[in-house]
Amino acid sequence: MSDLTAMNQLGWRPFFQQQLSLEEWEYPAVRVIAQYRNRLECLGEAGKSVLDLLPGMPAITVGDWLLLTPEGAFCRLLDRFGLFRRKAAGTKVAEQLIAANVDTLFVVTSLNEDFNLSRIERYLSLANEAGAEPVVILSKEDLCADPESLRRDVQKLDPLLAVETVNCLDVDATQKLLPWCVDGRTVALMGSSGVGKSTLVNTLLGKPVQRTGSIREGDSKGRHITTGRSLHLIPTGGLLMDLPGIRELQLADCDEGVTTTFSDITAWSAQCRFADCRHGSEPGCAVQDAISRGDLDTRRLSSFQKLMREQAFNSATLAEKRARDKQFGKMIKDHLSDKKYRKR
Ligand SMILES: Nc1nc2c(ncn2[C@@H]2O[C@H](COP(=O)(O)OP(=O)(O)OP(=O)(O)O)[C@@H](O)[C@H]2O)c(=O)[nH]1
Ligand SMILES: [Mg+2]
Ligand SMILES: [Zn+2]
Repeated sequence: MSDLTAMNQLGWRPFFQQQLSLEEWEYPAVRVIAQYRNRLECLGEAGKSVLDLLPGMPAITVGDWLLLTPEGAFCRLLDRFGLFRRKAAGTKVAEQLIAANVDTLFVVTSLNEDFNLSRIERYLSLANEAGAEPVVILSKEDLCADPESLRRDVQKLDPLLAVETVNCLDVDATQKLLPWCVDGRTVALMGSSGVGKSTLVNTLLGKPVQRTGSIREGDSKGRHITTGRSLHLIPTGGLLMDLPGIRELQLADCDEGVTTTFSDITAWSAQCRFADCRHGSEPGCAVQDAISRGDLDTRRLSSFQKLMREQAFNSATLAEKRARDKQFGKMIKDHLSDKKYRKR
């Protein structure tokens, strides 16, 4: 790895370097910058390359670092310092990898019809679980009569949370986001369709690389213009990851993320008289006391309880499926080795 500066700009850091054996120091490492059905687009010291997804390869997603053999074939997937995943939308029982090795999550919500505090808490939980710093971006400030009052509502969720209002089409207005977009740091943009994620990517990039779309008349909903995931180097040295609009973000295996997001509620819970208090009508409930004092609103408590239940339920369903898959895999393996044995 001779050109370390170029690699650092792609997000390479000691965390990945430390995973290499001495021999592997000579192997090329590449970052996955786009994902298609059967192949990955990668970027490394030698420029862009395309890698076919073959059976037997682990689940890989945009943002991952891969080690290649000296011949340029897949060698192995490097450990991630963070991973965004969710339960696949709908009734399908499957886990979906969204993005890997993300430093900062821009949670993009528009200041018109899309604005919803409980949805923001959902994204914050995902970011906190993956160890990424969340930044709430309230877009379309030019279309909102009073952006500041909505900004204050979001700030009330957490006094330390970064919350910015922007017009994604305005270069000057987006400059305030640059501090997060430097030095090989990876920023992913997540949110509903039509909120302006790709528009923001284009403005920060200084050129229109991502297609953007108009929103539907009538319900202000987006049309799901972006369908793939992609990572872009921006002139200030950071990396922006554009993601498709999310219709339904179902959390799974997100206990810690939800607990961190609602640290106020978890702190009060610890003071309830009963250890298994459900914060309903139990006597000595410190959470209900906080509600009576006006320190907590009922919306936030229901949001917390809903996310906790949802992630627990989805984690259990996914764990069951993993166990079934494992059993099935073992059955096939036993069957095959049985056949081999009989052949001999
Ligand atoms: N007035 C105004 N329009 C915006 C702003 N941000 C985005 N738009 C417009 O909103 C529409 C949708 O923007 P996109 O960037 O395609 O939205 P997206 O979040 O990438 O949507 P998906 O790719 O479908 O997830 C486009 O017509 C943009 O021009 C903004 O801050 N102000
Ligand atoms: Mg888009
Ligand atoms: Zn309680």
